[in-house]
Amino acid sequence: MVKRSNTWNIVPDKNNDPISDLQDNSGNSRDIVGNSTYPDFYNYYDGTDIYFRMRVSASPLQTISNFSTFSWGLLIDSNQNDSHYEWLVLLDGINNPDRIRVGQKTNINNPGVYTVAADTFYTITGTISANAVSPSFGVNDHLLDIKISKSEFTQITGIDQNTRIRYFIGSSSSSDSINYDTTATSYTGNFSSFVNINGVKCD
Ligand SMILES: [Ca+2]
Ligand SMILES: [Ca+2]
Ligand SMILES: [Ca+2]
Ligand SMILES: [Ca+2]
Repeated sequence: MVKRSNTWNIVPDKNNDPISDLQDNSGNSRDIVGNSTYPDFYNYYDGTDIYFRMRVSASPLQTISNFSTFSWGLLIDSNQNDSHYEWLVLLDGINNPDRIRVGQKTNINNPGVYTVAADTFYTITGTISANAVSPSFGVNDHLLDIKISKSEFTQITGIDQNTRIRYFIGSSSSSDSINYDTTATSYTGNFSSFVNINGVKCD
């Protein structure tokens, strides 16, 4: 399912630079990497499915068909209030088999930080893959791709092509949250610019 690179949209951060990571520099597959030339995070909607692409510093696969026991994903702000995320989309390599989870954060009285687990989880149809890429930001970097059904995503979240959303990305050692190399140390004030589900800026 590797797509032509020119179909991907680079998700802009609040300063209109490519959304980035904390530069953990551990060099393993939980280390999200990138710069303006080799962005960390891309998004795309082809009319049927929504795609997310994340650049990581090493192969996230333990075998050709089994992701390592970490997770990678993104938080979504869908109500234009960044003190609270509404949705989590996670490639969960910890569960056996690997899966794609959509989590809803409903407890607005306890928004917590990004490491706080979502409250309700849904399964969603999708495809995951990872491929080595060269040239790239560093040695042995891989592109991790998540493809999900847009119709299921809209049914679960209410988010469609007319919704303004913002992203915050991260890797994790949890199946319920992101808690490792992330966009910033806190999500408040650090979501991306507003984009649509195609990853195109829309404010
Ligand atoms: Ca990093
Ligand atoms: Ca690397
Ligand atoms: Ca919110
Ligand atoms: Ca796995």
